[in-house]
Amino acid sequence: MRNRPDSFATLAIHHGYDPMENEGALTPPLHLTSTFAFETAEAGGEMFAGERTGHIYSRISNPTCDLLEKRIAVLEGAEAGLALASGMGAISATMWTLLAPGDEIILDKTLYGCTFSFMQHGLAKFGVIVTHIDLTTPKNLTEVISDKTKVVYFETPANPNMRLVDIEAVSAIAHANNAYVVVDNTYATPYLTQPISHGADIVVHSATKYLGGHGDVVAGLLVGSAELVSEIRLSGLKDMTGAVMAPFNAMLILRGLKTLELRMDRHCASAGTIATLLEHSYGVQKVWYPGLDSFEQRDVAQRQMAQFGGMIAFELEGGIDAGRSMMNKLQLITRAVSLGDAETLIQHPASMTHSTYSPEERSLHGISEGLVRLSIGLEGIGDVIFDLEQALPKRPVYSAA
Ligand code: 4LM
Repeated sequence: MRNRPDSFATLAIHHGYDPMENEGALTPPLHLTSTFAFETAEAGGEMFAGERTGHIYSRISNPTCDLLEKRIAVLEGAEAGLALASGMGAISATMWTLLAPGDEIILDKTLYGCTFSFMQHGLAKFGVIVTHIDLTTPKNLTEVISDKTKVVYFETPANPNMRLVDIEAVSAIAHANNAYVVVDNTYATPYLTQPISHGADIVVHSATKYLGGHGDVVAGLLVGSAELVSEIRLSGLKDMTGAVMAPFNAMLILRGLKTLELRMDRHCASAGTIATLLEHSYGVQKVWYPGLDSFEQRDVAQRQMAQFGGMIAFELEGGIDAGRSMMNKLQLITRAVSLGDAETLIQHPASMTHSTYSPEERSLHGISEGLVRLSIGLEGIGDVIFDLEQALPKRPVYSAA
């Protein structure tokens, strides 16, 4: 027991684990087991009835996942956490738990492509009313919210165009109408933004990204009140999706979390420098990065982000043809989807992560066809800049003759 509150990095490394309870092992044990022995028949029955604590079966809980759940909860400032197979598993398990046919979900206009598809086609197929609005202006919510609205859902920053949503303002309106606020915090991570402290009810993550941080695991996490998390565990996860995180993957995310603060500091510093450089580069039409003075929602960024993240969106003059040509010249930066890895990654949302939207939907939802997305990695920044500069359009050289 320490007698001062632990900092973010210390919690990310130590919270919930005591080596002395595990034969001195510095690293938490990996519990590779599907099922758990009951001391007696009665004890097993009591666990199923919820009258006795303990692990029953790894689709419900597992000690390695349990430690990760405790750690993400403390980092997000929430009562409880839940580990799931993927970000999509976390999102779908939450929605299958909170929504019923006839309920409405109000979504921000811009969402990751598969989240959009799940909501627009998946939930709608089962009778949920799916409404998209521009939540960057919170008062838009006041105009459409009704007693049918059960959930308000958004990403901030949004994938891929970096739009921010004011969590506090939106939560106040949603709560006045008894709706839950669910925030996808994948881009910011709890190191930069803790949505619960701004009023959100549930925070979901693609842990595949910064939380894992090494591009070697697909995983999801969510946090919220103990009551909501328990409902999602026993309904959306156990019975409806079965989207369980493997204990081995929990171990990889626990390892990733130990360096989250260090990695995010580096991602943010490098992305800030590169965003400024891009803004001043020939042939670059527009750069979206919350740390830039030119960023339209600078006030929201300063209010709810400790730093401005590792993701940059930009568009070249000449649109996607110019973007593809630049992407194909890169020698170090990797053409790949996903984000938050040690490697700098680049992709074209309209033809890749957001190809689940039709071209008309992309236009309606503010996802430009020419936008290119960069996930700034942890390499030497000089090497990333060198690669970008050799691939970007060159200023024409005019001869006087
Ligand atoms: C990508 N993203 O953008 P799983 N929420 C957000 C995301 O960016 C993602 C998910 C949820 C990308 C994947 C290819 C904001 C995913 C879904 O992939 O199911 O862990 O997370 O490149």
